Amino acid sequence: MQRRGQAFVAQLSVEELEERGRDTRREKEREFLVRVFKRIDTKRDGALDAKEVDAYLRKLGYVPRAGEAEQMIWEVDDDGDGVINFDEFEATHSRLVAFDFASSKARGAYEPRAFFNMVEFSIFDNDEGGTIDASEAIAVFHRRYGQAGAMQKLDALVKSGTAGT
Ligand SMILES: [Ca+2]
Ligand SMILES: [Ca+2]
Repeated sequence: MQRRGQAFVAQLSVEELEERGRDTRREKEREFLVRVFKRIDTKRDGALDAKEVDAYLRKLGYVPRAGEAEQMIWEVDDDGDGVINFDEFEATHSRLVAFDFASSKARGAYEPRAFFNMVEFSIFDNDEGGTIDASEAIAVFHRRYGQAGAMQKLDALVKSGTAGT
């Protein structure tokens, strides 16, 4: 009885370790998402409106076209109230992190890239310097995919970069 119990524990602990690793990474990712959300939500009302997104893009050094911020919000505004709450923010992000862009391109699937790209940039740009350096990129991949996954992702990124996409 006891021996079986121990074997069971040992078996579980391997899976549990992996699961905990994933949970920790997910938890960290969420912390960064909260941080980015707060950075954009300058009025501190818990939702991102077009003016805030517009101002944030300019802060990043990007000059949006008229209506571009509204368009970005519309793409991810699941409940249609014209602003992005944190649930929508997080849902969009996790959907797109898991999304396989390469194969979706072939299928012609549509995904809200503009908003995602802005959030991704902000997560990567940890020091808020408006640029992303290699150590910031590596830190994000590590947190998100673990050691082995990070190397794969970086490899794919370098390849897609040299392919000129
Ligand atoms: Ca706001
Ligand atoms: Ca909304």
